Amino acid sequence: MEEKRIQPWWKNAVVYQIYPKSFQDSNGDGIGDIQGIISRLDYLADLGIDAVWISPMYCSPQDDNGYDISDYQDIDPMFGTLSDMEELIAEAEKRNIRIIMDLVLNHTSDEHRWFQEAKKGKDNPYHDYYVWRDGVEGELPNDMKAAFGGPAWEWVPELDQYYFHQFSVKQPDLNWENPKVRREIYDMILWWMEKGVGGFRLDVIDQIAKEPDKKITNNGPRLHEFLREMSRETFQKGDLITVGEAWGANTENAKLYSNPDGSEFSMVFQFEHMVMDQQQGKEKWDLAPLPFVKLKQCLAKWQKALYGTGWNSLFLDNHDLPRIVSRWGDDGKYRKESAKMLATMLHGMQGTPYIYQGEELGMTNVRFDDISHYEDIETLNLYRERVGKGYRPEDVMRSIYAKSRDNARTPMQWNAEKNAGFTKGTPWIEVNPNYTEINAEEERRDPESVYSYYRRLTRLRKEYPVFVDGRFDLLMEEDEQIFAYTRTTMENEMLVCVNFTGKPAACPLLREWKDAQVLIHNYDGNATEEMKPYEAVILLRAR
Ligand code: TEU
Ligand code: CA
Repeated sequence: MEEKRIQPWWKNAVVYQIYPKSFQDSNGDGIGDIQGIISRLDYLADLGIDAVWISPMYCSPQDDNGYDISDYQDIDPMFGTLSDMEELIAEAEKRNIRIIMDLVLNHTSDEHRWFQEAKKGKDNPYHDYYVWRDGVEGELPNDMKAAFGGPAWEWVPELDQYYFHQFSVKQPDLNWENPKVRREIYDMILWWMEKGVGGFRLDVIDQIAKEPDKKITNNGPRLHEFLREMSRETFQKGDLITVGEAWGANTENAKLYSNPDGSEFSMVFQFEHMVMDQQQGKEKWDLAPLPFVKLKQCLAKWQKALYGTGWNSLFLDNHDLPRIVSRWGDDGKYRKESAKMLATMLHGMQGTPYIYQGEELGMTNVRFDDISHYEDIETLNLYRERVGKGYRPEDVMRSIYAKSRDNARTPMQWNAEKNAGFTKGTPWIEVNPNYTEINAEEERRDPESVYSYYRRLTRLRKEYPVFVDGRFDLLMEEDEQIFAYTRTTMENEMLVCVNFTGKPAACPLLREWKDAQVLIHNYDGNATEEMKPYEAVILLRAR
């Protein structure tokens, strides 16, 4: 007899990402907070969510919206208190929802006590918590650049030394070579585990083992040694979901990150499919059309490579990416159809799906007419840098409309009332004016809405094991409009078939599948071989 394999719980989980600043304000200061999240837990339970990843809420000067932490073991007053956090964990648990904390371990804020000490002198016990180098003949140690513009080195005159920062000047890199740093971090993680958190998302984790002297940022030689040590000392002592953010992941090292033996993380969160619509070798702001056939090849490659050997995170949106319906769908005439199509394409694959707040409503990008309405440090630095270099402001704005992180950071659209029901005060960033049409209240009433469609998708995954186990095979590889694949188990075969374009598309495949059971479909009536704009369907049959 075939033995049923016991799967870790997170293999059929759906994760929802909250960007706390923009989710729900409870006290009218215009900033989302923990009590706001608690008040929306029933909404998340209704959507069918198993775990919520919340972007950082620790104490922070907010230079990079919380990704610059000044105290890992306390909550920023702007979001609430530690006891609010404990209440959130308990309230979520009542609804079978686990809370995933965002751990930023590559760097701290320059206002963290460790860095304040580190700056005091070369013999201070905290000095070696960070990465310091002397200048070279009065110049920077080398020409490395920071992700948010400018050099990766900052001079501290009192010490006559430079510290290394891969992100903003206010985000000094931690020195993972120092065992004391690693011990402090592990103790902090254990402290959060004691509080009952359900997992961790690890920010830019592929960058912790940097070696600036060799200009190595990600995938440093000691990376996996550090990760295995951290996992052994912390995560493996609980039943957690852990997800490593790794822009530098490839299918080979992903098998290490997400090794089924649990030696590192549950899964890897990688971006190869999210950087295809930019000019080769340039920055994300240098726009290019999406090479559709390549996108299919890329996703298929990851599906194949990690089958039985690792685990994928499935996502199209997060707080650093533009809204997917505006990016690869159509946020005008076919907004609903294309949002559902993208969800179908994604949720049919093997891995753990992530829904980013508002994605389930088909929320769109925003276009503020002036740069002064933007808040994101990366966007503001880019504007200054490019306009300074002589780019035309309207061209820079075009890049910002397409790719700014603020597209994802406008407030969650709850209802058609003032400020979309996000706050009774003045929101820290403006609400997208389309909230009168696109909002949760409206969509929950409407069985044909994007929300209702997501709600069905999250349930399908629980009902049909083929979503978790099925082997992936790409079909119609060269087709310029259709994205089609099967998922196959011993018993069943499932077909996921979508038209990625706003034009009708021929799909003979659907004739062969005409007697199969329809699991979900974004149009009324049968799916025929003549697919409608952005049509999407999932079919199931016995083998
Ligand atoms: O992002 C990692 C990262 O590399 C991004 O900064 C990326 O380069 C950029 O967003 C592309 O537009 C993580 C967090 O998700 C991000 O919000 C933080 O700003 C960053 O780390 C630093 O902690
Ligand atoms: Ca608030």
